[in-house]
Amino acid sequence: MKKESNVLDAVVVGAGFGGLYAIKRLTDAGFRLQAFESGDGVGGTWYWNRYPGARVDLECWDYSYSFSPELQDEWDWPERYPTSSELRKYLNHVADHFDLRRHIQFNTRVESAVFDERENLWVVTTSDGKTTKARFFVPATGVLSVPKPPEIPGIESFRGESYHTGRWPHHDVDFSNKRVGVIGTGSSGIQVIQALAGKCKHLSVFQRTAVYVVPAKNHPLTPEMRERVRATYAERRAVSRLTRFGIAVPFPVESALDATPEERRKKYENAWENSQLLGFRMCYGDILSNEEANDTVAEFIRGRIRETVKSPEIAEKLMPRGFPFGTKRPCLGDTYYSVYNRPDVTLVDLKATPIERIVPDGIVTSEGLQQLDCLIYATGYDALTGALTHIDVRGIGGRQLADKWASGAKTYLGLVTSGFPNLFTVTGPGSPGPLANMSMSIEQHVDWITACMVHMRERGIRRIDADHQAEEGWMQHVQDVVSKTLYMKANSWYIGANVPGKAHVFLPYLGGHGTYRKKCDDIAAAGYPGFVLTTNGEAQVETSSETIGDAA
Ligand code: N01
Repeated sequence: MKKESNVLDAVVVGAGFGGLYAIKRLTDAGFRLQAFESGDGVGGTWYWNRYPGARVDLECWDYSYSFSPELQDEWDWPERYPTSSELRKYLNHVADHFDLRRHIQFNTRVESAVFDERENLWVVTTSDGKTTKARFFVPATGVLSVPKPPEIPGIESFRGESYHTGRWPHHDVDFSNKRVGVIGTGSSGIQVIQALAGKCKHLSVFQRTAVYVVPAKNHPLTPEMRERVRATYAERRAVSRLTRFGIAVPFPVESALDATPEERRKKYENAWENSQLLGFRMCYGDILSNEEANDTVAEFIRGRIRETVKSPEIAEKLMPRGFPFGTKRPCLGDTYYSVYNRPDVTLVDLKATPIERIVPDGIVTSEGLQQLDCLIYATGYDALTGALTHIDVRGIGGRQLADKWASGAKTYLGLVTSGFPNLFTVTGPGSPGPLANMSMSIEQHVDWITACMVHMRERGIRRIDADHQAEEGWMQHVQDVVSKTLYMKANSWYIGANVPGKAHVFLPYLGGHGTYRKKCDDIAAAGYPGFVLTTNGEAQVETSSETIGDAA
């Protein structure tokens, strides 16, 4: 690709797992780029999520980069599930080790990105008032990076301290002697609740939907444990690349309904005792696709809640009902249910007593005022699309991405959205992203994007877009796959149900990481059917719908 002095090859957005790896791979491939990061350091999700108890829910040997055996060998994870600060340490080490910081401009937000159709380049405007021109726009902005505050009247009137888990301050917050309220019981809320129970004067949990929480069984890693993992890293990663969830455990084929109740009980007890996030989903092949099979897990977990929580009335309120297990992301927690046995923890069931408003002294529910000194919003994110639709991205004809995606995000393969050429979405909607091991999903996408850019450079191709029909075909395939599962039975952030006014469309691709990887590789090997590649204004490759059908 010809290099003009003031036109870079790429602008990368974000310095989390995705952004750092994009910088590494693209610069290794000889591309000139500039990365922008709104925070003042690297870490992405782990830069912003510093709330008490924040840690990843995948084991460290899966949730880490696989591209560098040297990095794998030299890094010592202290615990099975690293904390947010340990993950920041790791990502800072990665940035230093591979000398990535010099490509990143921190404290700089990308405000707009406009495609110049004549020149086939992106004009990116940042919060410092500058513009940067680049052939490719690569937002690695994360799937859960735009916090969603709750739509409760009176939020601004609260006199005490208030924090969103996804925008936690960098200083320590002193909770001792404070009456703390937590709104939200997703993964963030479950972690913060366990961390604060017993560490503040009183904790009130405002629960709208009870979730399934399975034991984390976190533990420190001994040098022997780390050595065992190191010895099998290569094999583990190779297997992970082929599996459904991007971890080294193949997905089972047996049905839960073919097992006897006793066999199931044994399997579920084992999953409970030796759990990891995916443990129950990996017990049988139909947990996520057959409601009767799913009920066997749901009822097992409800039984554990009954056994753990002393008050039957509170236990009943904590029992998840009305959506199948696994269709909202299950949460991890060793002490979650037992915190409700404490006299200084109160569960407020918002289904029975909804929040009416927030007032200077606390929260008013239909039962009256709960006085609070501190409020924590663990109310989630404008997931999957929010980070991109919050940037003023304009493609062909000046069309805004937010406008194109208003009725549901569309992409081809989760990588390119038609009408927005030379824009690659790292773990974008339509890819497995959050439904598989995120770090592996990121590596697979960035590797594919880099190879595609190299392919274009070698052939003098100046523009890549998604063919409209191919995109429609891919998104139909995404919907066809989810329709064979139970996922549509939950109001989750996977379908945008948590954001008022957002289109309800299931966005992640459920076909599995390994299957998806193969589809992406096959499409690249076949010369990118489904994409429109243009050299000097002429469309060079356009695929037939037959090929697109095969691709899906
Ligand atoms: O957000 P969520 P999260 N009034 O959307 C409630 C990843 N993650 O930040 O279910 C009252 O899951 C809402 O209630 P409901 C992980 O992928 C990973 O916890 O809509 N309540 C829900 O309970 C996860 O899935 C890790 O009825 C309101 C909660 O807020 C994703 O991030 C750690 C409300 C939001 O739950 C998001 O998790 C943390 C209102 N107005 C996060 N609005 C780990 O790796 C919302 N809620 C461990």
